[in-house]
Amino acid sequence: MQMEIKLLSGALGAEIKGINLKDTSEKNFKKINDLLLEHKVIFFRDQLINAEEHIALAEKFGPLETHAYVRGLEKHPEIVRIIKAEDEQNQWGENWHSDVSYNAKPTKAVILKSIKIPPVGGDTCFSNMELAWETLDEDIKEKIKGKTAIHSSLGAEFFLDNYKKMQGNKKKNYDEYSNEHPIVRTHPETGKQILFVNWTYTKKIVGLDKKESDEILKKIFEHQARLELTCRFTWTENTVCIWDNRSVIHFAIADFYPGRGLGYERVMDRIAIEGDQPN
Ligand SMILES: O=C(O)CCC(=O)C(=O)O
Ligand SMILES: [Fe+2]
Repeated sequence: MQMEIKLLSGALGAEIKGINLKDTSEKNFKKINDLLLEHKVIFFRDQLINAEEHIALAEKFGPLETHAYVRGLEKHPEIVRIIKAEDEQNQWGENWHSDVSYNAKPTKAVILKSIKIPPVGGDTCFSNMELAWETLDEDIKEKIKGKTAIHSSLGAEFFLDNYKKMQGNKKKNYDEYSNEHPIVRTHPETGKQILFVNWTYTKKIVGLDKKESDEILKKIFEHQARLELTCRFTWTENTVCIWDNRSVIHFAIADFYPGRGLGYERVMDRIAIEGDQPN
């Protein structure tokens, strides 16, 4: 089958047809990775891959990551099952963030497979942080040049307490912790500059007083969320999504209202791949 690429927006994202995700040959992997680097988030609908095939695909990208706080599946600890219960109106990842940016080595990429999708609601948005850097106000660029920021993990409650079907990984370290990263990082594969802060985890710019840091971060967060930097994806079941967590932020929309999307489960299987230390 001929490969088909449908762009999701002017900013980023593509839906791909004609690629077999069960084929983990070097040649096929290179094709997938090139698509990922170019579009930053890619989607493949109607992919009947099982857990082993999901893991095999993820392992091509590098060593797999264990989530700091959330437990994986009994049989496949590499897979975290994200579950929004039928009656829940909130869901995991429901604000702009880059996954585990509070770790010393934040996630490289995530492979998410949709298992159960409500008839309406629960789309996911992505925003292009390479474009966000390019289009950022010059005065702000000047102020943050060479600076770092503190990213905080927010503690286990943040990932578990609001989601009744998500379970902790039984590690003892349930406390909040933080790491410092450059505000602008260089993509290790493309060499491009990327704005690497996010609304959920980035707390403070190092070397500025709190007031100035808050003001600048607020402006940056507003800029990152500008719709012209984003794409939005409406899921169907058995879709595989891969995002480059170094160069996008994402937002799982919790729009589950009575008479609309409320009353349905939303289930995703998620595998994360370890990243580098940003520089
Ligand atoms: O469920 C989603 O659409 C994405 C959730 C999320 O933020 C994640 O898996 O990292
Ligand atoms: Fe996320």
